[in-house]
Amino acid sequence: MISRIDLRGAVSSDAGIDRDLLPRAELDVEAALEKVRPICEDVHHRGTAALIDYAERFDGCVIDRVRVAPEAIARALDGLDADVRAALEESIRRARIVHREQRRTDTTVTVVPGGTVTERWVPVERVGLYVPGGRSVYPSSVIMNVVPAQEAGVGSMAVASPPQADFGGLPHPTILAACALLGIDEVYAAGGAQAVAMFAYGTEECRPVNMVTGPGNIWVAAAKRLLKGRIGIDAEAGPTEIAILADATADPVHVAADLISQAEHDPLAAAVLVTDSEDLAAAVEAELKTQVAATKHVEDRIVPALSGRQSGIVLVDGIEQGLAVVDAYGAEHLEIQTADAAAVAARVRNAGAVFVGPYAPVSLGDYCAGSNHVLPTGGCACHSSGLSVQSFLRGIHVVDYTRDALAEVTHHVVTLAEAEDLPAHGAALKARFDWKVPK
Ligand code: HSO
Ligand code: ZN
Repeated sequence: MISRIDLRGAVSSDAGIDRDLLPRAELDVEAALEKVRPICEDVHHRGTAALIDYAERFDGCVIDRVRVAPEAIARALDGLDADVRAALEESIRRARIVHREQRRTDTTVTVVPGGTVTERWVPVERVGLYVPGGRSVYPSSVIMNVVPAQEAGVGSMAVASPPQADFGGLPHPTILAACALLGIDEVYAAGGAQAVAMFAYGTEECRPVNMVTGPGNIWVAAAKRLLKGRIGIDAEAGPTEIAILADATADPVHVAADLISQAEHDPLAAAVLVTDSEDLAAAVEAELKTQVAATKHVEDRIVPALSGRQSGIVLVDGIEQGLAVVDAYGAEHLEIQTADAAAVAARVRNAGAVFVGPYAPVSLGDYCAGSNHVLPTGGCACHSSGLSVQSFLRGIHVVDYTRDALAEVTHHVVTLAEAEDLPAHGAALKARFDWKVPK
């Protein structure tokens, strides 16, 4: 079901790994751009009327308003299963513990006597969070987006999620209930590219936002790419990925279960085992067969995900080479299941999140570790981080110099301005001192 890629002897551990040798899903967001452009334009020009039309066309729902009434949100919370409520509350509590610590404090540096630069951290004013419907109804993702924004001090947050025919044209009730638990009362029944356009341009019902975050399908990713600049975005989330670096000490039952756990998301999800142990590889292959047969979502998601070219078991010469492979791959989630896992984990350079040892499976991070589960996919971990309080803050440099401090550095500024053939830059300083406009 899962293919093998044998890199043993192919590359030395310090020579680097060619990323093209490694399995990876391809997502052609560019091709979707032309399809979403007219939809976004339409929402720009017709606002709510366009959203109501798309709700019927794409979601099969006849609705007469897009903003969800407060009573509907309250009703969803009342109807929430008590165990689910307790689990969501615990997830929120742990996420708050971690994200609260990420808050940055302003710093003031005295560069020279009388000259200071302060870095002031200011939250984004208004954020729109997109929450998918359909196959992936994830209240946990509402938590992972809302908690860092709230801890950053974002003043205004709105949520959009597709209208569901089974729920009278409202977003899924668990999503509404999660919003209620988080204190979000501005929710819209809008999905896909049209929801991103609603946030970016605003409508009669929805004030435009400064930034849109949250996962979504290819249409949502394309709309984010199209409207980026007008709005800030978090990332274009691709299909989920798990990589596991394991040696002969790993338990094949855990390894197989964890690979399946992320394959369960999507037929394009990637599950990659990197190991130096033939025995472990064989045991995991056998375990996968047994465990897959006993789970849900087998034919539609897990089998295509595990057997797709984005997944595989990569055989390496040792953990050194294994580290080079997982760094080249830059997985969204990376588990280290080796002897002395903490020491190996400390050497990882590229991963969205690292899960250390046998008792930190990715599923823990998905829900209740306290860490964030919105993480870079598609190799973006080599330049980007997951969602955090920092994602919702802007650092503003505040420059404050006295007359003396400015006088002291004027000749350097003037010299650099002249070297760049920008004499008016230098003149802006000279004008403050004993200087006359040249005749
Ligand atoms: N593993 C997904 C997040 C998720 N898992 C939501 C369960 N629900 C991407 O990190
Ligand atoms: Zn997951």
